[in-house]
Amino acid sequence: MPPAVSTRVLARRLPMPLARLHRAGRAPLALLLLALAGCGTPQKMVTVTDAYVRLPAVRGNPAAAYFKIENGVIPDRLVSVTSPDASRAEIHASGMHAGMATMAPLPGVDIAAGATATFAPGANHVMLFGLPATLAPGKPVRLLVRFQSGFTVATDAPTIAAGQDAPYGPS
Ligand SMILES: [Cu+2]
Repeated sequence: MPPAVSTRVLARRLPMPLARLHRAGRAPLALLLLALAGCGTPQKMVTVTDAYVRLPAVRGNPAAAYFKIENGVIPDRLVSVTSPDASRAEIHASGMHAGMATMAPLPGVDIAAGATATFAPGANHVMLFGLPATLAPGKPVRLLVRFQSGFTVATDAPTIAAGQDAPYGPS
């Protein structure tokens, strides 16, 4: 029988890993939750659903990507969206200025635990620059949605023509 070890002794023996875990903040917690999720508890990680891309009416103009982010149990932040199919992608906010529709780049979007962030026409969206000119409606575009927690969610977004109805949510 090994001698009983009091919790105080344990705490003294493990000061470094605990201190490191504390200082590093969110990422280790995410990993811990990921590990727990693998042990039979329900998975509550961030998901990206209902993604689609509306192609521009004029060839060469940027396309717009829309999707829904449902966050898991950790407050997180969308930090970037990229696509191997596009030369560049930007997160944009839509607004109105003097009766004109405007848009401006967003550095990121905070998403509270359990919250849903909807990227839709007239609201936040992602602009895709430099998609191939030959890209026809119906062909998917891959989106890589990155979060501050370290997660990257890949999703294949179907494309629709400029005038086509949105497959999900508001047009
Ligand atoms: Cu835009």
